[in-house]
Amino acid sequence: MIVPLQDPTPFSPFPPEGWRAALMRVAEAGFEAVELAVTDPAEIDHDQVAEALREVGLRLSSLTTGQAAGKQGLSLASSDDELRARAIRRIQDHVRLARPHGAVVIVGLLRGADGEPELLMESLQECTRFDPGVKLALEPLNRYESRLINTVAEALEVVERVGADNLGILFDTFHASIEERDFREAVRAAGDRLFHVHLADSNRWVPGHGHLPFPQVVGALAGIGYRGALVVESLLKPSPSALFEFPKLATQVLAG
Ligand code: LER
Ligand code: MN
Repeated sequence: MIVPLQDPTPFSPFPPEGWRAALMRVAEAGFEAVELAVTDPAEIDHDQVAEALREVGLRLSSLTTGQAAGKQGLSLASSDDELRARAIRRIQDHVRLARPHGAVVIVGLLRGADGEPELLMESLQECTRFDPGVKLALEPLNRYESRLINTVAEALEVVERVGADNLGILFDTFHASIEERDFREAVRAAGDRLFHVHLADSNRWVPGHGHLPFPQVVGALAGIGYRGALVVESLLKPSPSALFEFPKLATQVLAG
């Protein structure tokens, strides 16, 4: 589940100002880990975040970074040097926040909806070099959100060209349902480069309320020995309560 710390997101029922109480509710619902949506890590108290997570017993699986694209126009593929440099520094700030938790830093919309693939490559090289001990997960996004990297195969090409061990892939079932030929094929292709997973159904509703074959996806994840987190990144549909009920139904929805 996702908790925003600074700006609201359509993927979370929580307002940013209530983030501490939100963590408690996430833990009470039965989730083991949480993804934090952080626009600018330099503006938050890292120790306070660590302490709040400890208090409720949640692991920090991941940081999502895309709000800095939507709100501030930052982009790792921008031909505007200033915006690109700020996007790189922003990822580095996320890496600092992620490090003590072993959390994955997501490169989703911060790569830009459009832009220069070569510049993106250079930016990723710089981001991965900053701290090789922190994993960055490049997320294939569907064609309506970005022109850059829509499939696992395209993401793998970038990962290979960047050539850093700490760059891998985020597999989001919603984007995959639009762009991939076959879930199993895509997961197998990602293999040990799969660093993170987002779950949402075909309509981007809570898993189990659309028509994606989750047992097929989970079978493929087991097949490659995936040990990372499964984070629900869905709209609050059919209702916010469906999101809170997910941990209780997870086995049924995911294993079939
Ligand atoms: C981010 O993880 C994502 O999946 C994007 O579609 C958010 O808009
Ligand atoms: Mn996603």
